[in-house]
Amino acid sequence: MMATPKLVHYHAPQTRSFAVRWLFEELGSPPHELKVLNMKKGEHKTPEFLAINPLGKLPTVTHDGVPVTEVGAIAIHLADLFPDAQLAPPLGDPARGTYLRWIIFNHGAVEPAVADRWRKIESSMPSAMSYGTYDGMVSTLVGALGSGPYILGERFSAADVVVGSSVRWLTLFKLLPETPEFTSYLERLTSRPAFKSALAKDEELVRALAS
Ligand SMILES: N[C@@H](CCC(=O)N[C@@H](CS)C(=O)NCC(=O)O)C(=O)O
Repeated sequence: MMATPKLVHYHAPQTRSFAVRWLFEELGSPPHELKVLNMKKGEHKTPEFLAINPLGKLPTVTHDGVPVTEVGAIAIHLADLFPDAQLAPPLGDPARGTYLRWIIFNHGAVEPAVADRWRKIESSMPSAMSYGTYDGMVSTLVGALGSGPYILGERFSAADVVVGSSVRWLTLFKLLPETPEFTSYLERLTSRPAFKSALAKDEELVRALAS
């Protein structure tokens, strides 16, 4: 039997780290330590934290002291670690290809396309860009989410936490258009009890850090 993993989640509210907080809720809150870093005080750039994640970025998770960074990698790792929650298709299941595809698409296409758009950089060489064009990325994502209700159809998975978290932030910041597909997908995700619980905890944290 596997020993209980010692998990530490280095977190700051209202960042990409929210996805990991939400995922822990979806997993049924398995034992883990939450270490909140106050970014305004630069606690994510201390030598101690940079030794764990040299980029000084959140989220970061350690599993028995081994760092895992990048929202997608953390989500894949945690969903596999707690298979009873059934948030990841197992190895060999064809749905695992779809699941991995959209988690990686979030990092390899959505994030860079949006970063370029935000900085007003036009994709002058779509064939050499990981995302092609911004419009192509958006229509591909709409296609992935449009049939729903979730990325894997009827089955909610950790891919929805990763992609849904991005779609939520990016539509809020107007970096993704508010298409009917994104809107109804977000309505489904944000009405989930685990999402609401994670959001309430993060809002409480924002208040605590402000006081
Ligand atoms: N590729 C990383 C990006 C993480 C990231 O950029 N996090 C931001 C917060 S949303 C951060 O920690 N920024 C602080 C900094 O870089 O100083 C991931 O997916 O986890």
